[in-house]
Amino acid sequence: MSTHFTHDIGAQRIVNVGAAQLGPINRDHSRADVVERLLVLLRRAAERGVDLVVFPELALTTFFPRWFVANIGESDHWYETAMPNEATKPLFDEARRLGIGFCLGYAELTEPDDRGVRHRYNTQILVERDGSIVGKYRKVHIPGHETNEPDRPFQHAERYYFEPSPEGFPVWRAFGGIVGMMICNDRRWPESYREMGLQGVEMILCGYNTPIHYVPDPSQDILQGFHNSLVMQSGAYQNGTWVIGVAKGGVEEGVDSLGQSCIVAPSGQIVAQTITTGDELISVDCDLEWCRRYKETLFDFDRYRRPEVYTRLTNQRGVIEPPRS
Ligand code: CDT
Repeated sequence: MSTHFTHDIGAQRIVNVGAAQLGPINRDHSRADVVERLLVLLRRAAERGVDLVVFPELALTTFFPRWFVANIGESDHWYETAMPNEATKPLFDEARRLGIGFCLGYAELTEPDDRGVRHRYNTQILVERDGSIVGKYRKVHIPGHETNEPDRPFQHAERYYFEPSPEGFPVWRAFGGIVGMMICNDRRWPESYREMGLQGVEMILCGYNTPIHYVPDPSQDILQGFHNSLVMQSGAYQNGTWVIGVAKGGVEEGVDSLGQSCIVAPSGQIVAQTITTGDELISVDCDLEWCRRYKETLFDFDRYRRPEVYTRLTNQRGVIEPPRS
């Protein structure tokens, strides 16, 4: 089902967006197997008149940071060294043929830089309807841990496998609007949304892999769905932007992960949400003009923000409590 939402104030700028949730990808599934699944969702989206399909974080492989390998070079096979490549070319070709854009998350291993260093990033690209890559975003907030923690039921060693991006949160003019990206843990940080909000973002695309069991504090397990919608709804509302959150859900290699992919309007309302934890497409006609209702009223940044008193936001990382007298 495709849903059309409008704010009803005259001119509209509609982008039909599909959130293409994936179910589990096991470690022995090939890139070709996965790309076949992406193609099924892409074609389903095209039948519904979707302009832009959003796939999850690390959409080409299993969530490999759940395993630790002592020699990181042994993990190179999880990373893409070029995009498109042989495995993903059918996706780019079919998207171009259908005239549909997409957003895809994957692990990236770069070419050597001028110091000969190859970098590992958790990356997401934005591909326009002509098959050209218009934007590349690399994850800024890397969660989890750096070293092996053998007492855990599963690892979340993203901080071992990925460098945090130094590039921040750019936005791009694409799909008739201003589009930004973020990846999974980024959605929990208000700074991610505000950095893009200050560039006029109208649609933020976010893929995620969120295990239900949070090892450092299991009391949060039951709240995973609540926190997921809490952060994306507030980020959308406070910046007057659409937010598209897309999961890789279900039980993957024994680890249960959140589904609940959703499309959030600039009002903060969830206008579509998946009902399974498997491969599932939801889509909405998103009116980018709706953003103006919030950007030009309550969240008229230029009129109401007070950056001169927000100095800690960029000068300080951790908490500094007041001295005890
Ligand atoms: N992939 C990712 O960033 N997942 C984190 C899990 C919590 S930290 C172990 C998330 O924020 O959903």
